[in-house]
Amino acid sequence: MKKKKTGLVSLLGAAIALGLGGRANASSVVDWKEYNGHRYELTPDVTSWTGAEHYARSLGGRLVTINDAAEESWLKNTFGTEEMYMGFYQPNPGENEPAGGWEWTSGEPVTYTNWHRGEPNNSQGLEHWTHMNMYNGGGWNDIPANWDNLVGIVEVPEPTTIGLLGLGSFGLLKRRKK
Ligand SMILES: [Ca+2]
Ligand SMILES: [Ca+2]
Repeated sequence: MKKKKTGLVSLLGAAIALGLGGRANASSVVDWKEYNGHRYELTPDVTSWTGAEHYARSLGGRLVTINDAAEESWLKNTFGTEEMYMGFYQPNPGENEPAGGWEWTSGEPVTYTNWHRGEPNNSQGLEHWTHMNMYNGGGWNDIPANWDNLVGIVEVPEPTTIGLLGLGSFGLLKRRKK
């Protein structure tokens, strides 16, 4: 009995550590954060922008779409102010460079931008993808395809898994009653 209790305590400790650790362990449900009915998490590792977008799609989402200043400040408060990929890109690079032709990979309309001073600059004509928090905490920056040193923020337009599980058991109960 006593042993079991200790086990539970260390399990709780591990869960808390996971929650606080953030990007250290991205495989756990604990890592999902919820905002406005959408869930968010970081890619488990640093990767390329394209790799991060592929990872987001494998979870049924996209790299984050930032619709307004409130969402951006929630992202900073939740995931920190390090540079991280987001889903803003130029699907037809070369059109209206540097500031034109930007879209969200989610297909949502562009309602807000927060470029860092002097950005987007389309450096060397190669920058058609983006990260937020330039120089840790600044605005957005356009980057080339060969970056592979950041994590990305995934946004899935669904409630958290816990919420879905809740809905699932509710459906089951309803069915049982029939
Ligand atoms: Ca560009
Ligand atoms: Ca740039």
